[in-house]
Amino acid sequence: MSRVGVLVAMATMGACGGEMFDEAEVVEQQGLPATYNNRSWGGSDAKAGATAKAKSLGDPQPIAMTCCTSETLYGTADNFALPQDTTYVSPGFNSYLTSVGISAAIRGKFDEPGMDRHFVESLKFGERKEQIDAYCKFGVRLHLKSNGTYDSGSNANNDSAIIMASAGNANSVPIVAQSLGLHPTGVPYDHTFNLKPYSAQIGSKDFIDVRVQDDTSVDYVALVRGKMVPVNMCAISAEPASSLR
Ligand SMILES: [Ca+2]
Ligand SMILES: [Ca+2]
Ligand SMILES: [Ca+2]
Repeated sequence: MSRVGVLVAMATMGACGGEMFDEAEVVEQQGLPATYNNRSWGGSDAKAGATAKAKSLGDPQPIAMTCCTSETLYGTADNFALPQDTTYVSPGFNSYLTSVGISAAIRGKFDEPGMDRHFVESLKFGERKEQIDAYCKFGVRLHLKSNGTYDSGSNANNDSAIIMASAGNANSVPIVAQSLGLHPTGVPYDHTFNLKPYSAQIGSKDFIDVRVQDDTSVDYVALVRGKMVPVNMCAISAEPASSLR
């Protein structure tokens, strides 16, 4: 094949494959000597070059992918330091809490040091069902510590966390509840909810409402989102966590 013939073949392959490769790059991918690219085209060399290009374009290397997560923080990651940080309760969550007797007087804030307090916080988000389904991860991570056990009848070992969802003034609706289990007093730990299975219920609402009862302190709540990206892109694609209040 003449040199002109090789170049035409390259252009055709590039149009079909949708991607052109630099000649030197193609040669390097095939493990041929570095000096190959400096040799003159024609005769058997031209054929070898055409074969290398065709194999590279038709048999691309698989790209290793990973689920790369970013977190949006609600509250401040200050290791439960006082002063307590303010919580936000959506209108629908407030309606629900009032209806079940959780008045403002017994609601706890971030970094609550006491017992018998109900931590309540609403996380504003914007995704609908299809967007949540497209994430490789979507959930809530709670950073917690037990405030004590068997203190005047209170006990963090029987505490639980409840995820609800609300929109507008309509009462918040329950999504999933989990026991927090046994943890030593004062030792921080994480409890994570995977919320992808509930994308239909959550995706029709505007707030994810979090309730932790009633002898456990909450340092912060993180809304976790994950997207599939090439492994070497994860560090630069992750969004920094931000404190919304
Ligand atoms: Ca604080
Ligand atoms: Ca309790
Ligand atoms: Ca905190």
